[in-house]
Amino acid sequence: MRLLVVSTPVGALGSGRGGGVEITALALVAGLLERGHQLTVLAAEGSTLPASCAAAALWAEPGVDQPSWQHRPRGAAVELPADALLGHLWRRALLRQAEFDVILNLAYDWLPLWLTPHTATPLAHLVSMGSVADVMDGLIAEIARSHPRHLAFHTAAQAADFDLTQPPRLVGNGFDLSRYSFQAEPAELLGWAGRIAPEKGLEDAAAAAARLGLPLAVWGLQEDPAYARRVEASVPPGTLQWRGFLPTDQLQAELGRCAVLLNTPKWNEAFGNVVVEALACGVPVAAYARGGPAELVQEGHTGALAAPDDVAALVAAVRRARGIERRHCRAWAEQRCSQQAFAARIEAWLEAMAGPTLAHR
Ligand code: HBI
Repeated sequence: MRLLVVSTPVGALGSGRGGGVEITALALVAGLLERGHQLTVLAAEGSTLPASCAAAALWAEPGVDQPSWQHRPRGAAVELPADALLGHLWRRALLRQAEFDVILNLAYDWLPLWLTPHTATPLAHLVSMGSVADVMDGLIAEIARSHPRHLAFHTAAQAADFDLTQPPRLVGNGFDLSRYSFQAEPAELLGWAGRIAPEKGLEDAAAAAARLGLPLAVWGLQEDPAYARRVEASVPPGTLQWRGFLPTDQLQAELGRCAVLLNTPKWNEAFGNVVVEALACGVPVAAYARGGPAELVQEGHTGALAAPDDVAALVAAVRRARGIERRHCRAWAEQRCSQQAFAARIEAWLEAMAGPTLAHR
């Protein structure tokens, strides 16, 4: 297929501001290139692609980032800033659509979803979050009725947030596992990674680490400094080790030394990339049984699950996770989350969606 992948209008690829969707985009592009498809990536100016995606064309657009849906009230209206990057991206996509067999949208935004019935080239959407806004819920429900094959989700828990009339297409996620090294011997250290913001629940991981008397290394973008300070103040000094937002190569080297990764989502995490990144390094995961992570962590095999928001249960889950055979974690990631396995699922979805039109192009 000749595929146009349209990225998120929240931050350039490689900036870390796009959150999990950046990892998804790069694994998807690299994996589909390996399968012989022709890829063009349409993203914000300043975006960069790693060597694994070098064979893809990169189209860059200027403009002002969309406000992130994560930090808007549920009832918020759709906002388009002046000189919106979103407008630039979709003007270019519509203008050049005839050169492609499929357009794949990765943005969690109103405009691309609304365009689905109005493009000549089939337009597919990999939905990157659970329910965060009424206006998006409504539009996803509408497109799920008019164009059910055009939507895919990472996990069943995420898809369950939406009013769908048919069983959802689930594609999981994908990672370039060659960038993650298995580490057999852990240090006396716990880990937590993610955007440092309230919906990620760092305070619970900090409380659990304090009760276990183990330090907690924290990696991630400090999106909410006041929140970070509140968490720091909630545990004895020295409990938290703030490691910052690191590029994947450095993150995995440090993450791999942890005895257990704690994952404490307060929202319906659509997938939980950091869970797979830890497993890829051989680090078992103690997670709240909520959202995507609850589908990723295999109790007793790759980690342990705790009742959501129950710190005592999380402490018990960390203790169970420390007994896990670390090689099973890496093996599970290879079997389910490699970019090869992910790209095969994406290809199956897109060919099922566009198959008839692909045939006679
Ligand atoms: N907000 N408006 C908007 N558009 C996106 O594509 C978007 C977002 N917030 C977060 C986000 N994407 C990504 O971090 C997802 O991977 C969660």
